[in-house]
Amino acid sequence: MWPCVVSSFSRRLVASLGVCGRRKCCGTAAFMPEAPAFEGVRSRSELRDFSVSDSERFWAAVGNQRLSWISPFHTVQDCDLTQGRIKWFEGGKLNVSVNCLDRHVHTSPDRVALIWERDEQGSEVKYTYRELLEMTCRLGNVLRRRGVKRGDCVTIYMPTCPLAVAAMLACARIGAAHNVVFAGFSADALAERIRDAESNTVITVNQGVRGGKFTELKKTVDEAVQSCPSVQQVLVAMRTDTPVVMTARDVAMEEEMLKEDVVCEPAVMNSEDVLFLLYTSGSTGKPKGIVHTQAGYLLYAALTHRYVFSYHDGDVFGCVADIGWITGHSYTVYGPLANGGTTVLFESTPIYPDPGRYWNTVERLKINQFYGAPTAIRLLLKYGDHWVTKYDRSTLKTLGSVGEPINTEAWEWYHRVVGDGRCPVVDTWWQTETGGICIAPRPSEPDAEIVPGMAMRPFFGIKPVLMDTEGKVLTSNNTSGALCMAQPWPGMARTIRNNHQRFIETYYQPYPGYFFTGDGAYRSAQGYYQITGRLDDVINVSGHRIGTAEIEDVVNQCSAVAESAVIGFSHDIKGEGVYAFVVLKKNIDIKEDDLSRQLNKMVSKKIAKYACPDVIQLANRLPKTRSGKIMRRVLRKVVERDLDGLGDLSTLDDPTAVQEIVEGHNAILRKQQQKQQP
Ligand code: 6R9
Repeated sequence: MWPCVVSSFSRRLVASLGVCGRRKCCGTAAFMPEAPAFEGVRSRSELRDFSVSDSERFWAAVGNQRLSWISPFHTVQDCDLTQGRIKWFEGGKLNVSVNCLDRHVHTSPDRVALIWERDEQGSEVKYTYRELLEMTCRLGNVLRRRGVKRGDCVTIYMPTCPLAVAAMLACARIGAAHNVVFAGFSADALAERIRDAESNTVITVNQGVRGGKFTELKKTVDEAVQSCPSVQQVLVAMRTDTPVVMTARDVAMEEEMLKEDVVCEPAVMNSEDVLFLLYTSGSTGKPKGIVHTQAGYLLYAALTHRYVFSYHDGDVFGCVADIGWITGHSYTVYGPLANGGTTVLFESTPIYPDPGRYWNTVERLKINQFYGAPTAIRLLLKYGDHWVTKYDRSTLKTLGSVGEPINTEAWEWYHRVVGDGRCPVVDTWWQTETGGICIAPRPSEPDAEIVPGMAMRPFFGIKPVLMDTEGKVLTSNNTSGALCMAQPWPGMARTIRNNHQRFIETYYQPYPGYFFTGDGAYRSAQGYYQITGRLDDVINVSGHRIGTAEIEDVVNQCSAVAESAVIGFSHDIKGEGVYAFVVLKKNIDIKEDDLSRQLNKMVSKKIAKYACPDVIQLANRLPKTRSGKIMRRVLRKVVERDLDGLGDLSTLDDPTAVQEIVEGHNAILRKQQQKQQP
């Protein structure tokens, strides 16, 4: 550290001369140890510029430094976006479970790796790195002994719990890929994913427990595997004491694990071997099995976890996403564990046993970074501040948001009430396809501004561009377009399982030479990015393009409104009109005419008159996926009167919500007809 030892006089001199400033160099080195090797990099913004302009050297240094290799890579990247070819760190050999476990067991075996926040409040269980490694090895040995081979794909249908994490890591240990299916999916949805992944082994639990309710996961698996001829065995762990019927195909997982050794030889994997599949919805009905590989994915998850959330050794990281989604993969499991962190496994819901659950958990587990979804924030906001303020949240340092645009009201509440106005709120934009966070307000200079509801700044190595409708790159600021990425990064998806053609058509053909995200974005005068919503959610009113998310943002700012969903509908004169579904806050008494006047006034003021809702339909709730995304596709079909085309509703959180929406819509039609009659 000798370069830092300069007398205060010479330091002042250096500063006053405006030359390099070792002070600055040291600052950058403390921020990122790899930085001193990058020529000309003296500040965080120069570091960011370097990561894009010389991304090869940036990722080479970070890849060497932050992963443990069995043998080093010889080629940093071999990517061609025009062909959808993405390869990183070729020649390198490593094992992901060793990177997440063994190397931390060597330095700090008793550090807590997992805190399982069980559904039953106040009954958390901690697992050290040593314990998690042992659990993983035992399970890895079970899988190996029972014939699971390198390259096989194991389907995991489990709630968020330590054995689920061990199952993911055990697959990585023996070189099998995993396919985690969210434990809320139906038997049909599970079966479709098992078949596409061609799994011979499924891992599940007897029952799930969430929000005080039991779900029969083993029964769902029984039903699913009836139409999955590839499945030879089902490993069943016991989450509750309730016995389940076991057939010849079923294996009592914990009993088998007890028979195994706590040492399990890690498979030597190539950087580009498959780490996991994760199914996600596209614009067509059939889910896409997004493929991620070993080294690049892990490195990107680790680096984003470290820098977006400013995660430091000893911090407790609380990502409340289910492990069945990409957020659970990257920020509950892989990112935190690769960094030797302590990560919370949240099994419950935001309102069980009451709406104080998150903040009770923050107080009890002393959480430093909290990462959640806007839909939950909006829900909690309805219940009032006292559910938050009654708990000690002084450990919180950073608050994160993910999954959908966070409206200004929710952002402000999160910042002001949850974070007491002292924690940066990071609105993180990314996708299953991107592997990790691509745009977020941090990292940046510590005091750099954060604009509410904006993801703002691209991460290291990320080069976003906006495209116009003709496929030309928009170079100016204060402009909107299709969000694409001009440069590859290690975390990006490699293909769609069994359908590379669909991969190319979806992501690489719309804008040749670029990765197309499917989202629209606005770049402000300052060059900050704001996601405006899926491009399929953009509507065109009298020739004006408008993001439904933009309208929702304003509607949600109305003090009577809890939540809303806006869609376009066919309109005789305007082409498309604006149809707003609105959920009011609890105990709000407002006349529909008054609400409509209020909303029109607000939308005209914040956006333009043309964006005002033509129709407002009040609803008790909105149809949502189990990950909390509003299913606008369903709303559009209802409004188009295409009830036969509603499609697969099995991913809905509560299918009865659709019936209410249909009835509400019928009532609106009746009213309109009455008005038209003389
Ligand atoms: C991580 C995750 C991806 C889609 C994405 C976008 C939306 C995610 C967002 C956001 C606005 C954010 N999305 N984060 N929109 N602001 N901060 O959610 O992955 O389930 O694949 O969804 O979610 O539309 O394209 P995934």
